[in-house]
This record gives sequence, structure tokens and C-alpha cells, in this order.
Amino acid sequence: MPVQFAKQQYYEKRITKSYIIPQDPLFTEQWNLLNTGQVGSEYDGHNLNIEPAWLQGITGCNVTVSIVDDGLDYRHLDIWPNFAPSATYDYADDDFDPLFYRVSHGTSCGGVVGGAHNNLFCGTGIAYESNIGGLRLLPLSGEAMDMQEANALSHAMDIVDIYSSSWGRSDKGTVVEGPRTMGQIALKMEQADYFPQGRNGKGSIYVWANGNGGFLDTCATDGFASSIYTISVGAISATGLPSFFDVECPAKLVTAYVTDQEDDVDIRTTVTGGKCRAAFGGTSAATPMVSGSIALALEAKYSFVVKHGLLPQLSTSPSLTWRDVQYLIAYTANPQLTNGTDTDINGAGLAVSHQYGFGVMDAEAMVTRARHWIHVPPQMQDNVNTVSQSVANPD
Ligand SMILES: [Ca+2]
Ligand SMILES: [Ca+2]
Repeated sequence: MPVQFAKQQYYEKRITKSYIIPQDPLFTEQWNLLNTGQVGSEYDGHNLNIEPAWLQGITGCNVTVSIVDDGLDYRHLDIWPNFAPSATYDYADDDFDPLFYRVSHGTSCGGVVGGAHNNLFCGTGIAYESNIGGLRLLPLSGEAMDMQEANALSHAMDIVDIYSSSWGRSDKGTVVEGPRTMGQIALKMEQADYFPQGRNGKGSIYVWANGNGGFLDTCATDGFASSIYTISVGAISATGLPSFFDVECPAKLVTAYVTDQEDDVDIRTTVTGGKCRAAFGGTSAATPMVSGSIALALEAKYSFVVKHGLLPQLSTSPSLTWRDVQYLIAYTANPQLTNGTDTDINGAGLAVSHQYGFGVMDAEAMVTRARHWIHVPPQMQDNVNTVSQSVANPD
């Protein structure tokens, strides 16, 4: 055949499409996701180790996270692509529209979890292909009834995988409060000892802010953060030291990065009204970081089991249980990034402290370990009847 075409051949860079470095304008300032020294070169690497998880093709796909808060601007350019109406309701006003223009707390949490990736707007979320719902619970007064809390925390329990709550009782340390009667039933019902109702029997996942009361507060008086059914989240700064507002707490499971120094870069996320937020912080910001990281782990387990055609038997079923998730966090959180002094080794050989829980959330470690995770046994409960015996005092 005669030569019909001739051209000098040369190499050009090509990349796989499973991960694209976000071109969103605020991404370079999202040091909590990828710290290249934005908050001081000495802190390079103090981040949630998210990028290696993305590089594995894990983005929170098919996982639903609902933000229980003061509303969600679902029309926002960074929220709308992932908005999940079925995981959404306004329990404060009893309607289907969770958008309330005068506040941004919930919208900012939503952006941390599932802000749209690479749409050239704001930053990017951690689980940027997860489904994001908004369960509006808190009106401007900040007051909610027991029934409203219970309804929000059990909304669409077969659809919502993770309920992310960056709120709770007062941080003064003098208020002893927690979920009331119906709220307690809702938390327990979805994760019941033997027959959990949430997530089609795997148990709903509740992620909870530990609070910002600093040394004045303790989670011992906080029935939300210290519940066995919640994953209690604390805050750590880029220095590896606890944030000044962080609350020491024996129930704390894990910490995530926020800002607590004047010169630091605040957490970048979304604001109600279609804007981008340049200043978000507190354990309110740390909590959705953990929710987003858990969403990555849920997808990793599911996609690994389905891809390899493993039978959905107990040990290999594609869904992590609520207890699996707590164990996974304990075994994969990174205590090496913390600089506190209050650390002990527990009976399982894990470093744990009242300042950091089991350490800083490590998304890559969690995703990697989730793939091969064997389910832990269901929660056990044993009641022991004590026998009292009267003994006569000797004369
Ligand atoms: Ca409404
Ligand atoms: Ca974006």
C-alpha cells in the first residue's frame, strides 16, 4: 500500500479521568484537604490525607450525607449538582424547602462534605460525588423540640447513610443536656442492638461536633457528643495542637483540621446565597470533614466488594455497619500528627487521648482499610442481676 500520510510522532501527556486536580479557585487554599504549606511551610502535610483517596477513584459516589442544621442552599452552584431531595426536609417549618437565606451554617457544612468538584467555583468538597441532603432543624431562635430532633435524625433512614450534626446543647459546661426521650429512641432505633433500622439494617451513622467550649466545657455533660451512637469530632490546628476552643472529652473519637490562629487560612466552603465562604471554623467545620471522609470509606467498601463479585455474606457484605465505621476510625486515625501530651495506649494497643481521640482523620488509610474490612460483631448487651444479702451486724 502506498504511503498516504506522514507526520512526525511525539509524546503528549495524557491522564486517567478517575481524578482531576481541582481547578476550583479556592482549592489551593483548602489546606485541610491538601496542605502544601499554605499555613506555614513547617506544617506541610498536616491535612486529612484526602487526595490519595481521590487518586484511588473514590469520591463518595452513591453515598448520601444529610446535613442536620439551620438550612441548606440547595440552589448553590456547588451544592446543586449533588443535591438529594429525598434526604431533605425542613423540620423547623414543616415543609420541603430547607433554604433559609439569613443563615449559612448548614450550607457551609454541606460544601465541606459535597461541594462540587472542578466546576471552577468556590472550593471542592471531600466526597464531591456524594449525595447531599439538608434537614433543617434549627430556626433563628436555635430552639428545637424533641420530636423535631427525632424526626430529623430518623429522616429517610434507608436513604441517608450519614447524618452530620454540627450543633448541640450549650457549650458553657454548666448545662447537662442531650437527646430527649424521642431523640434517644431515634438514635437507638436506627442502630438497635440486634435489629438496626437505618441503612437497611446496617445502622445509621451519626457524626457529631464535640463543641467549642474550650476548657470550660466537658462532653461528660453533653448527651449528644458522648452517646455511644454518635461519632464525636474534635478540632486540631495545623500545628498539631488542639484548637483553643476544643473540648477535652473521653468520648471523642477523632479530630479534623480547622483554624484557630489569626494568621491561619480559614476553611473554605459555600455560603447561602450562592457565595463562597472564606472563613468557616470550629468543630462545626471539623464535623462535616469527618462525615465526608466516612462517605469515601463507605464507597470504597461497596465498590471493592461489588467489583470483585464477593458474595454478600456477613463478612463481605458491601455495606459497613455503624460499628464497623467506629472501629475503622479508631484503627486508621493518625496519632502521629498530634502534638499533645495527654496520650495513653489502650487495651487494643492504640494511642488515644481526651484531646484527639484516636488521632487525626486519615481518609486514605480509612478508604484502604475499608476495602478488606471484616465486619465486627453486633453490639452486645448483658444484664446482670445482682444478689443482695443482708448480713446482721455482729453485736
Ligand atoms: Ca422552609
Ligand atoms: Ca467547586
